[in-house]
Amino acid sequence: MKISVPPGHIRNYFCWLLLLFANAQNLRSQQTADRNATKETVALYHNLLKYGTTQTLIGHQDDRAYGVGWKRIDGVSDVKLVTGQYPAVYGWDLGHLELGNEKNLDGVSFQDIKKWIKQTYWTGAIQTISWHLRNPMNGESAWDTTHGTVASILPGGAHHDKFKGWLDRLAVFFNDLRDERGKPIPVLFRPFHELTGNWFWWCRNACSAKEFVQLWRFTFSYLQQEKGIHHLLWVFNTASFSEQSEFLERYPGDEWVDVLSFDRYQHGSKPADRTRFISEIGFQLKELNAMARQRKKVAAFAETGLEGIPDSTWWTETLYPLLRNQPVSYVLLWRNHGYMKSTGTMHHYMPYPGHLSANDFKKFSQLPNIGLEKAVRNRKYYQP
Ligand code: BMA
Repeated sequence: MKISVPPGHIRNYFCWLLLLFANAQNLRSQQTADRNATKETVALYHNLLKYGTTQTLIGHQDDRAYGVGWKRIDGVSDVKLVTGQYPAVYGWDLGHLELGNEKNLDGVSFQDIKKWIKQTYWTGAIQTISWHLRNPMNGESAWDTTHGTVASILPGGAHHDKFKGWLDRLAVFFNDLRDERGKPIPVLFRPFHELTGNWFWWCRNACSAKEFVQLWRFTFSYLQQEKGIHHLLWVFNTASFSEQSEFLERYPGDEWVDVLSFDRYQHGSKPADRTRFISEIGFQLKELNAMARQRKKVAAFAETGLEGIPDSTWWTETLYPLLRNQPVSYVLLWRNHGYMKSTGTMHHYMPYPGHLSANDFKKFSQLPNIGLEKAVRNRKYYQP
């Protein structure tokens, strides 16, 4: 049978193909900050760019390590118990690795973290790592904001060698992250997070913009050039911000960063708290996406949540509309610690079976443009 296609249609079809091709080429020509990044790391970056404008992956901190009422049980995850699927993104923290300890600041063993990263990477999941490292100047916690710490660890500073020793330990950990064929597992590394806050020693109140940028660039170069680490995507992460210039004030530059992100929690669950969160996050996601588009970077909402989630429809009525209007590559919900003595609160950000927002989270997990485990299956994000 002969099919005749009117010439106009052919032209349209051709233009459309050309556009698709140009778009794909444009994305492909974007480079990772590390020009020697491994093939899988580059693929992850391109796929986060490509899918991140339409689909938001859901992540959870320490998801396999523990949940509300359980700890360290193989295969268990609060997200899976509630939705039937594991998250797409796993968040881990390396605080206290710098001390040579076996466990991180929240009591999770680094051996276990490595094991879970390997297991979940095998299914296609994405890994992101933060580092609540101690204050290298005085050994206090990450929350010690003694001025001068950053200056003291930069080249020429009194604690520079000590800091390099800490980076050496970090490099050993990253080097151990390998798949079954011995290839390095890509990681979204989010060092010196919430840098525009006032609570960590690397924050805005404790060092100058110049010092922060030097710290970032030194860490970036040292891990690549001295340690040969080439499987990191570099996540720049601020706290809440009120305008682009504030977000970018301490930005180390496009050649040093792959992902733009911020952290912001909802505090309180009264209608006014919710309204405030929606309006502030709506604005920040919009600005973040604009900056990321302009700089050809991946956009992410690197930490969020409502502690204890005392709002039965928070997922579908607060978080979902925000992500539907302004999708980002992923959103990470913080850890499910359970009851916390020091604060007297239920410290968890994902529901667990029987929790009042569990049904709503399950509904949320099935909505269009929201991705859990199934969205990353077959290592989809690691394929060129
Ligand atoms: C905070 C809390 C702390 C924890 C820290 C690092 O938000 O969850 O309990 O020690 O993160 O994970």
